[in-house]
Amino acid sequence: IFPGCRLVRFPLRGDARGSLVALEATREVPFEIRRVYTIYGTAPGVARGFHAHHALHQLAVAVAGSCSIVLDDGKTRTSVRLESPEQGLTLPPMVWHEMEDFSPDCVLMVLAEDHYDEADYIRDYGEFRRLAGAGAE
Ligand code: T46
Repeated sequence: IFPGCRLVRFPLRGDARGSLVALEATREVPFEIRRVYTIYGTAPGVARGFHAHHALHQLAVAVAGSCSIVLDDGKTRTSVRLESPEQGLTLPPMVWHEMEDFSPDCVLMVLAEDHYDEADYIRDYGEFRRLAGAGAE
């Protein structure tokens, strides 16, 4: 998609009883995990995100339901649909992201490399484009 932005398919460890997916730090998850947060119960029509991170690496998994993540590197926009616990989207630093089209049952789990730090957010799109070297809006 963009450098560092990948849709990763996880190994399945299910059997006749049902499915199981295991995510291990530095293996399926390409970093050490210091935080996990979950977005769920999203009201219809709501979009979230609208920021990039200076340094944070994350991995997003729709463990139930589905949602779309719009990705923007300052030059190009693309959208990825997450709809299975068997796949995750890596969200590297300096990629603007917006989450939208949540199904009512969507549970979006995000694994993060670091603790919450508001100073790591770029919430102004113009500033993001400047920092991304994309020129004026
Ligand atoms: C991201 C996308 C995918 C905390 O106190 N701790 C946390 O770990 C997080 C993630 C949020 N918060 C507080 C900060 C805000 O007052 O929870 C409130 C809602 O957070 P925010 O508006 O940033 O949520 P989203 O859905 O726009 O963005 C979140 C993450 O913040 C962000 O890092 O990449 O999901």
